[in-house]
Amino acid sequence: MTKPRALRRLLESSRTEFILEAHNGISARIVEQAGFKGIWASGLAISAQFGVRDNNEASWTQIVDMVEFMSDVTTIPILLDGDTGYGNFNNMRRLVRKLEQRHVAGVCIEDKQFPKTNSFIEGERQPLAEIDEFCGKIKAGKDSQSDDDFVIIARVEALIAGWDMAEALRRAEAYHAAGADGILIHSKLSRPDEVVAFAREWAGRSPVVVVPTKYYSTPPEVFRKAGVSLVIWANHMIRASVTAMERVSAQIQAQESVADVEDQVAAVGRIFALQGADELSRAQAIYLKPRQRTRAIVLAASRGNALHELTADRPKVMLSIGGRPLLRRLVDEFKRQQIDPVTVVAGYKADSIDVPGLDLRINAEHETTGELHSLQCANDALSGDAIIMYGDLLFRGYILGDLLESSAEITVVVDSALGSTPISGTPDYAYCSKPDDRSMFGDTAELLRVSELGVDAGRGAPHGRWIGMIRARGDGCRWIADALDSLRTNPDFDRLTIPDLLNRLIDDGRRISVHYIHGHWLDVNSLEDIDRAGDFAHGGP
Ligand code: SPV
Ligand code: MG
Repeated sequence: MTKPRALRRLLESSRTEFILEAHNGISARIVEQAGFKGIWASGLAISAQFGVRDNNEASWTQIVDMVEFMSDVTTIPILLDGDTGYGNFNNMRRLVRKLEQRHVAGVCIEDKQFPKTNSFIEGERQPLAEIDEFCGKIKAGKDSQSDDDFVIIARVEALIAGWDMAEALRRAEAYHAAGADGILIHSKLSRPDEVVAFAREWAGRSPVVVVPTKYYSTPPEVFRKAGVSLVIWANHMIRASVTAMERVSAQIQAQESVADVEDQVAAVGRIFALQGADELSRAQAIYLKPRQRTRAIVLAASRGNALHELTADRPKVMLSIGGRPLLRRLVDEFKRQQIDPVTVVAGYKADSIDVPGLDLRINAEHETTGELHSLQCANDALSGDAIIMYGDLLFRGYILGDLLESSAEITVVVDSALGSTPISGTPDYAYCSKPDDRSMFGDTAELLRVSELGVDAGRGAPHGRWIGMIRARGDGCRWIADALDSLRTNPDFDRLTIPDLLNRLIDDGRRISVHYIHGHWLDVNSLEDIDRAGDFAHGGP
């Protein structure tokens, strides 16, 4: 059923129906979830939630924008409080068209002059509209609606403005004749006498709508007996939220803490539910390509002996470079590239590692064992799509980003700019199937050997340095796990390094792709490296 049809049903049903105010998307949702069959988009409440007065201070497009949010998140019909129609007949025509486009079911306009004031602020001093002019507005609205069910209610303000019942009836009759689908008779008395008397006189010529803001204590039975079609509870959502917000804000201010209010306010999860977060999760499952999660394994067990007393109480990955520990920098970069989880194999002074969010493993035998033993400690993380790297690396983010683009089972990053990156520690020279031609395209090179020697017998000069970064995906992780397994039988296993593993993979006939880079990284092995790393972290070469 369309929303205009649903509102017309409410208005024309033989029962007295009740609708409740809402003033934005979330309050509209709450009203619907409470079980109401319709929503009053109150001018007072929408103005109030904007923090402005109910005097047409919010523009009509701001009102329509808000009612669009309300309409988008609800399935029950919305009757907009359209004030005076925001202008003359022409403005009314445009309003009706814009409301229909937003699936707003109807509009109520009042016979006052623009700009209006809320009826309960010196109501008797407010000039009423000319009857003919107001009838023209109703006609114009009816003539411009494209859905026959769209509802236009005419609101009679005569009793508010100090006129008598005869004037109210005269106006109602004229508005009815002009095509209004119902009459809202407004009263500021604290008892329902006026609206009940009006309904009796009106005698069912068209549906009667009432707003018991002042005569709120009236039992619903009275409206039923009087034959009222629609009762509007016009402002209770905005008033309820103001009471709650004033109480909670005062308490937080006084206590300088939110601990005690936690149980008095909606859980964040409730807000997500009202926003429809579940629906989005379901849609993501349908429409988003499932992201292959890339994880990271970081080898961070060593002290970094050449750093002397700097590493007396922490491993080298916890040395601060440019104000952040090396490992923190690495984890931040992983976060940026959505690499998760991050498994770190620590050893030396492992308890000084206080970088949050890590999956920490400990190589308890770090003093007597080497890199492969550490990698073995993260064996269960060796699956799917993984980056394996040394924890003492500093690199520009694009290097990791480009590596994530690789589709090979195993890819290693090789710096072809031999000589441009200072060498400290023991460099791992890479011999590849072809040199870096520094083109963006073409066949990728293949890794043939990693060696500590600058010149490998029979191979000539190396093509670069492996920087300590590997990506494994598809079968790659399994190949690595298998190679690790078979190397474990080697009596030297505890001294073996990642280059030994790479060479083993090559010997096993596994293809290892080379991703060439040209500088933009360094590793931290010596005191001089620390200075260089500081410059690098601050954007230096
Ligand atoms: C509104 O809700 O904005 C109304 C109803 O116009 S009342 O404030 O009771 O006049
Ligand atoms: Mg109003």
